[in-house]
Amino acid sequence: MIRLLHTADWQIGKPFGGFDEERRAELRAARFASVSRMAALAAARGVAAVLVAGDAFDDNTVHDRDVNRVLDAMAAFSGPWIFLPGNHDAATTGSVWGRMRGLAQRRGLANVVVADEPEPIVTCEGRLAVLPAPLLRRHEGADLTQWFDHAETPSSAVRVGLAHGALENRLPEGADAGNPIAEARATTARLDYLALGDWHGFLGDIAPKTVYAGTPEPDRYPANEPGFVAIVEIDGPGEAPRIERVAVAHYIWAARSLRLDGEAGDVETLLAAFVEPGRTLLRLTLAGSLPLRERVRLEEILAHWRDRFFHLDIRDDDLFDEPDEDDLDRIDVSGFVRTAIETLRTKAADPTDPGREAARLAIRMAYVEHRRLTAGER
Ligand SMILES: [Mn+2]
Repeated sequence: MIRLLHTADWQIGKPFGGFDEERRAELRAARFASVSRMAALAAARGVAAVLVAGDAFDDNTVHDRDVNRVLDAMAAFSGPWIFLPGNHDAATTGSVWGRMRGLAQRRGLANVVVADEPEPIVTCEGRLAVLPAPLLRRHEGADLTQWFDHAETPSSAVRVGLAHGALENRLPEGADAGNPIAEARATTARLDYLALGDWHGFLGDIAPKTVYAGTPEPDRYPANEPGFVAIVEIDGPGEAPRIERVAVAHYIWAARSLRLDGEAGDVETLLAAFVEPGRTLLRLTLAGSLPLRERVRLEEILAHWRDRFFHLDIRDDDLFDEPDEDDLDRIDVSGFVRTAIETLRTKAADPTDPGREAARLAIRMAYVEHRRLTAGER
């Protein structure tokens, strides 16, 4: 029996440009930490080899310091790590792979294998034959796994394909169709397992003996299921693989949407339901309408949770203020100010009024300012 750890899409060096400096540094660091956890898992499970199915690096210009940090993070597993160049880290002239090899050599790490040639790699005392389909440039029109069909490997070795791209006709609508891989490749090439990368969610049964491991550490608000690796057991050549999905992610990226109808309390309920807000990144899309006092309450709720979540991304373009009588009564003014506010309210309620948005903003400002002033008086 041979046991493997299959992962992909580490995207080491991803800049996380949309975040502030502190969070950016933490998100970048999390990707090295995930490599450490995978190395510990590989050692604990006694795997024969780790397969990295492309895009270990986010870009070929990744700094040597980051390459060294990856090599540091790999330390707990001393068996072979087989790296496939993907589209982000294609094996072009001057790619990261020459430096990776050089640094591994310099550090005396003989277990780093860069699979940048389309030829079988026989390892683990001849028990494992890996057929890699390295990307030599970012986008490839041809199916680079075609040679697997006719590749000769020792009959005693388990036969495993390693590729990066889009499995034809199997990925959800809208997936990147670049770098095609025939959907029946595992069958036509008599593979015992086909380890794929590029799709960031775990897809365990996408085709016979074919798996996308997904990224071990999520890097965006998901439409799929990132945060896992595959531990694969194969009893011998021709035997069906046993595939286990193991969670390794630290950060939880979640997307939710909520429709509010006059009341902000549901937002508190939704946010309070997250078990570990400190390591959660939440994109929350709010729609509907709120009277001003509930809008103010919403801001108070968000201010509290903003400091408890790792990151809170609020989308409220479709959430509108709807001042009601009660709101206006709380702005206890009379005379011309009251008349002015009534005028603004009429404008704010009229979808055809070009000054609608400005009127809404003015009312909210008047409300908040009035609230602040009266609070100061007490
Ligand atoms: Mn990719």
